[in-house]
Amino acid sequence: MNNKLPVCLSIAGLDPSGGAGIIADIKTFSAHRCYGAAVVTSVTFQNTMGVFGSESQSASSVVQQTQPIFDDFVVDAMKTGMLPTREVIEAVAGLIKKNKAEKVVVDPVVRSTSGFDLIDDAALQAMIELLFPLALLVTPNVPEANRISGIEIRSESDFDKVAARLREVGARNVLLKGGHFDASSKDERIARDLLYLGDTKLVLEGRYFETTATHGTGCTLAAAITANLACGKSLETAVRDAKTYVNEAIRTAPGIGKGHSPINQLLNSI
Ligand code: PXL
Repeated sequence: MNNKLPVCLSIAGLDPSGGAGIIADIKTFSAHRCYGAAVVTSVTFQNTMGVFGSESQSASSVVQQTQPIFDDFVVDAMKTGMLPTREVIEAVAGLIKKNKAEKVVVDPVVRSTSGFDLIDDAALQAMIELLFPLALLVTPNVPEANRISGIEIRSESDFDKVAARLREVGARNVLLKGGHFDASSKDERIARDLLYLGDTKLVLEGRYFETTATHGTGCTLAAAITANLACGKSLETAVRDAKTYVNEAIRTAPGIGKGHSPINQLLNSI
């Protein structure tokens, strides 16, 4: 009998309310029949109504949490989420190189839905310089892409400029998540994401949900892509299947909490 589960590692923040960060990632890995491991970079204080603060882990803590995992497991794919400081980002870049991790999804978490800045400017620069070149895929949403590229996205043609800029600074493949953007796609009830695989651009259309149940969608999408990669899917299939999964998780969101409800990572059918 082959009991082997693909192993996924998340290096990200802790949202104790369970909707985002490493708890969302672990639920997502589990729903994809992957074995999940997680390293905490920052403890945030939050619920579905907002983020009230956070305490970062030191770079040394992140290294001491992560290296034993690489020493023990074959990590099939990994993702990064909230990386609060330059020191933590340097440590994570060092760990990726030392352990020759290849299937690395970088979710460039910058700000919470409620407007709380999750990393500072020095950390953002370090993420671009040190982490983007090590990523198989970078997954910014529109506000993140604006802040990272310095280009304000006003029309869909700006997406190409942003992707070109991100590739100039070392990102090989970019998933630009259009969900935050654009009245026209809302009218059509379509959420359009653009996947740039090197020079090739793919337009991925999914259903747009007029809903406040969006807490943790970015983390969940990146985690689902990671799990799909760990299962051996191509990058394009990993992204397409992850989008379908997140759509279903939003559609069946449990409606928990007084603010932005978490989504249903476990799905009802799994
Ligand atoms: O969705 C961005 C995000 C990522 N990671 C953690 C968070 C948040 C948003 O609040 O708390 C830990």
